[in-house]
Amino acid sequence: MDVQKIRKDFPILQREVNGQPLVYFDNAATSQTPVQVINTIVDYYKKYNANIHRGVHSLSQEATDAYEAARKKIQKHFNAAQSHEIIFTSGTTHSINIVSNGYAELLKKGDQLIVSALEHHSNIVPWQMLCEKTGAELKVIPMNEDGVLIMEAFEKLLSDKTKLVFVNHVSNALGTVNPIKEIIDKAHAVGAQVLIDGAQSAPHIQADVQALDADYYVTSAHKLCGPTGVGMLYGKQSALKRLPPYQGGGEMIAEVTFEKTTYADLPHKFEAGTPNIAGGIAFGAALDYINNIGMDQIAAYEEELLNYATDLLKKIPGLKIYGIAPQKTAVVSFNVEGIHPYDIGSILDKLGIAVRTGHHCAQPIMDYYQIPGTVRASFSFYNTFEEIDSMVEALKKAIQMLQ
Ligand code: C6P
Repeated sequence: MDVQKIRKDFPILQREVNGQPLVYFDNAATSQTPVQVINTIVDYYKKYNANIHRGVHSLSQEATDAYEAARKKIQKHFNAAQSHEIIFTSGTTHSINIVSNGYAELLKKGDQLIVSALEHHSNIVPWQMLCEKTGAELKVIPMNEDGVLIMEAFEKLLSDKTKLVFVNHVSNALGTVNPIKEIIDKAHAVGAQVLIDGAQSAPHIQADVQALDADYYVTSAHKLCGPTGVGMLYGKQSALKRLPPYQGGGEMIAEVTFEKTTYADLPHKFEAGTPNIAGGIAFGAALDYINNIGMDQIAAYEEELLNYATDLLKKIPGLKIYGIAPQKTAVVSFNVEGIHPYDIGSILDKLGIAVRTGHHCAQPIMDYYQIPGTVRASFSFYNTFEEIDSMVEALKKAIQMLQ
């Protein structure tokens, strides 16, 4: 992998922040966008901006063809059996809400749902709202000090009352890779369905939804070098057919009269209104970009970055890394004794280094460790070992100033 050549594709990586070269280590929040994806968006607005699935005119047909071609790219990338099992959404949060909302009609009081202790709020709150509506109960797979799920406890939670299990493939706050195949198989053994939140795994680990046998898999394009405001919900055809539509409106109908409306087939049943057309097309372009580099190469290089950063950070006195699972993506979450993570983040920013500080929308994890938050550095395939050196040097300066 020629990282220096790859970096030239990302115009933003050439800029300075506070007079210093930008070191962008907030990739878990959103990844940067290569010029190939930016040009896809510009091309759409310059050359064939039109609404899709509606017009007989040429522009509309070009836009529809490009949008549907992107759906097929997403299908191929995640190995869905059929392209109508890919629903375009505004992102992971929207995708989860489509499923949780639909389950309101499928659950009854006493049914149980299982979530993990390692979830982002987007994969907790919609289900709590669902439980309030339906009287279903939410059970939690606990974690241990290393940031690993306790699978024996998961097995004990499973019963014929379990209707749905929802876990992330990778924890955004700690980088832990969860054993999702095992979770899916065990949940299926009691007849429950499983939703995998792939927001943090899709950029780093190739997911094959058929091999996993996931009922639902969701992710956002902006974590994958694509634009914000677009993502996807994969659902097995049988699962999506059971779910009622999420929103009513144009595009999701077969026929409307004032007496009765019938709904469109998949995927349109879940795609009411004019979507983010340029975003959908650019999502496809982002997958092309990533696949040109190769998911395996990306994963191997990012693992080297993770190991390099972990080894250097461990040498800093008073620094504690949270989340030391044997299988992790390139995320290091840490605190330095006696210093608030926000203060470290602010000084790093002054030195041109972008990290995220705070609870990372995963407050239950912070509660487990009894901390207000962490400093999180998350790496991508366009980052370098030299940038990690810069972060470590900057961190040492910050510690000197703050201690
Ligand atoms: N995590 C982070 O800095 P949206 O915002 O819908 O694209 O993604 C939500 C989401 C859901 N699940 C996981 C595991 C996530 O990491 C995220 C987004 C970002 O960690 C922003 S809070």
